[in-house]
Amino acid sequence: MTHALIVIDMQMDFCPGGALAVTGGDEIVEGINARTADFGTVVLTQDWHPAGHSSFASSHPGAAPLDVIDMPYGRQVLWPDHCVQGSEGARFHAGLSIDRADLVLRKGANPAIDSYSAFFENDRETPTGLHGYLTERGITHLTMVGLALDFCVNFSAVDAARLGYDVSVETALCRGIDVGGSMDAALTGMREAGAHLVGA
Ligand code: VGL
Ligand code: ZN
Repeated sequence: MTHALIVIDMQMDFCPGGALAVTGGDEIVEGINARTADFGTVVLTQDWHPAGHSSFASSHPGAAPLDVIDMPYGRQVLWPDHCVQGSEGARFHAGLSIDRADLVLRKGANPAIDSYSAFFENDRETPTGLHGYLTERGITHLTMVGLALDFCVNFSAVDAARLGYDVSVETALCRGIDVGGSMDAALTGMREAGAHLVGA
């Protein structure tokens, strides 16, 4: 019971037809559902932004999606409006087995800071509380799957490795966005942080 499955952002907006669609995002739903049976703890994360969030290009006059700007906490890719709290796009993919989840962790609610990682906001220091939850339950090993491999899975895996978890990322159960070389950078960064890339 020391292993948890962390399912990252399997939401409508990241699947084909969504506001920030990741190619093939819906192809991994069944595989993720099947994998939940193998873990004592299943955590789902849910990107959950207020309208007008600072990560949205629409909040920055003259900016377009995928532009990169400097924020007080570092560089930030600007995105189309997505995963707005309570919207259809913020819901989990209809085929995802959410009944099996022990915890649904919402992130990205702070209007001023994006939050890719399941553990910290993008300032890399404001905690989401997930580390406390997992630690209290005696969990030491994490397997990560979901969307997007080069953003939220990547940041979550790197933070988890830094926090001392044994982290595996099952790349066959992830899909990525790949903007400006983000996929190669993410794979390298995860490996350097000590995460195990399974199936890559
Ligand atoms: C994500 C971009 C913006 C993700 C979330 O889930 O990878 N990417 N918000
Ligand atoms: Zn987001």
